[in-house]
Amino acid sequence: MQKDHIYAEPLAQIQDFRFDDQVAEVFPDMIQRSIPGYQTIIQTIGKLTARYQQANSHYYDLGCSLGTASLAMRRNINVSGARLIAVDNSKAMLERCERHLLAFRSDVPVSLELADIRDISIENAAVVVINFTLQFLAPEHRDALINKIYQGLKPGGVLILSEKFIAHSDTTNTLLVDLHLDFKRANGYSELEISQKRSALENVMKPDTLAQHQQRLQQAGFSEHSLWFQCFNFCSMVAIK
Ligand code: GEK
Repeated sequence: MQKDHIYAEPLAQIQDFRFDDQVAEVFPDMIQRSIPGYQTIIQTIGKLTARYQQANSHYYDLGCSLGTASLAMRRNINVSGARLIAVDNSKAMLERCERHLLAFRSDVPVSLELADIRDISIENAAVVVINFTLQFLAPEHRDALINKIYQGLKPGGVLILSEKFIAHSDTTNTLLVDLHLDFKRANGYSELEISQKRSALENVMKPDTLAQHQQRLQQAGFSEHSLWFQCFNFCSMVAIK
């Protein structure tokens, strides 16, 4: 696994963060060291897929990056007529995702789509995963995506939505942000790396509050939804149609 040193040296100008070749190359290291509980979330995506699988259905991984969640989903599908659809709008990510998926044998066919998740159609879905990707969509496009997912799920289907979030009060938010910064320091990121990465993400990643997520799920039609994971200001939710 290549180590992430992207922000290790002082940069004269910090560009907006992009999922390009440089990022894709170090992504497994970057995500492990940046997202608390990432491995637990991936394993649970597998468990939830096993539990909510339905025959003759689609399984979506929206913003699949290198396909870690796709692999966890695919390993846990054992019904007939399943198709996994992994979508990302970064060519650098999707090319590597294809290689990762091809490295393991499976009877579940996979479609890889180089596309914006706002533009794809979602239909006949048993499980939809959007693992740390909604936060990269402009806020005004988020309701439409969650509505589209709800419409595309079969009855009894599930959405697994993981996000970084903003806490309800400034005091709590400061506490959770500080705990996350300590987690990054403990994983070897320097103050310079942390601050340059924060600047790079400022314009491209705008987290919602938990209340905004819950309201959006409710408005889309999900009457059953729950937070199932939280560590600091990172969470994962499950919503059942
Ligand atoms: C994992 N889910 O390892 N359309 C398609 N893809 C997009 C869009 C969009 N509009 N916006 C961003 N992406 C993965 C991790 S990373 C999260 C997801 C992170 C893609 C982007 O190219 C990137 O690959 C992914 O969403 C977000 O479980 O880096 O914090």
